Amino acid sequence: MKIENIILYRLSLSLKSPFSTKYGTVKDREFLLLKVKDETGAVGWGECVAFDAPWYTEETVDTCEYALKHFLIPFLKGKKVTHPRETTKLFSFVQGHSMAKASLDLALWDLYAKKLGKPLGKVLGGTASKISSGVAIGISDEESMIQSIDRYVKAGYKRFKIKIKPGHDYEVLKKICQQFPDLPLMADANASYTFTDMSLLEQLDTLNLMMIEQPFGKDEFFQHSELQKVLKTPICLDESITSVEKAYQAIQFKSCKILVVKPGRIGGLSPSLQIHELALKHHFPLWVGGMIESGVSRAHNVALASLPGFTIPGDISASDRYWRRDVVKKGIKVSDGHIEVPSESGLGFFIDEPFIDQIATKKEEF
Ligand code: OSB
Ligand code: MG
Repeated sequence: MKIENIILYRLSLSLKSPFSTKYGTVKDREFLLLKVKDETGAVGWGECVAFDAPWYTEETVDTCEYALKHFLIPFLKGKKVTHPRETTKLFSFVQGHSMAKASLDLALWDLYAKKLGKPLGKVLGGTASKISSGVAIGISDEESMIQSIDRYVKAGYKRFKIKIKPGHDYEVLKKICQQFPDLPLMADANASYTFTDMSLLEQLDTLNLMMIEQPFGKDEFFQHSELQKVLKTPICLDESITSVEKAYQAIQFKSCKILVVKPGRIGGLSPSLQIHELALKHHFPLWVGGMIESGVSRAHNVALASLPGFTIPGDISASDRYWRRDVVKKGIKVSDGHIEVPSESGLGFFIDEPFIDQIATKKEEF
């Protein structure tokens, strides 16, 4: 594939209702979309999932746009790419900027699958025809959280992730457990605890949660392994898993028992496939994490989640979890707690280009 043309869109979607974590509240979701075209006119789409401020990762929409416009896009334009697996090596002349790199990696995978005339899931090695869908519940008052859970239970969701932070943890989770005794429930701490919170974490251990996601800071592999020795609840790492190397570190240090893979955050599907291979080898279960993303990134996530190592329902909810109207036509649907893995070529969801053109605040062609 010779990359002849790249279009960068910048756009924003308003969430149906704000989503809060210990970092703050997201009301409007700004993001980038990349449309990559080769010499035959075939196109691939990728999304850049960085946020407008550096609360969750160092990268932001602005830093990604900068890295893409000044380094990654000019480098890729005119290049011949034989296989999208090459992106990690190809983009290694830029340090970091994994989310910017991911957006092009994702577009190249879509393009490659479309050229083969095969669904992206199959091209990645996926075997499932449908995936189980999970949902994340933001921090809010107890009453509203219970109401949302109730709504998503009725919609059939298969896993419920509750955001927690100090002062908003054990009591809320206990109430949820009492209200919904058989719920597949987990908690995401978003790195908000330290080793001095041991007694609280041991209290959470009595709730029989599926897992506790990222209790400590992203670099605390040692502290997580000490904690995992004490807890019977599996620890699952999210923020810590920024690359294949970090996933290997988490496995070898026994810092957790489960790994989250977020293609849009770690450099794309190419490193995600390497983590998948590693996890299969070491018998570590995986799930695909969410970034409050549009249907483009969601479609890549669905394809990845169809691989055999993804044995736990991830954060892949329906488009209507967050959006009134998604940038993919018809949106991504959850039915009876499942999302069908498309059988059409590439992403398998149709991009709503007129809608993107209508709402884009920026469209630049390279
Ligand atoms: O920590 O998993 C996280 C959203 C934004 C940034 C980080 C996280 C999240 C979520 C929501 O938990 C996942 C989703 O529904 O997309
Ligand atoms: Mg998380």
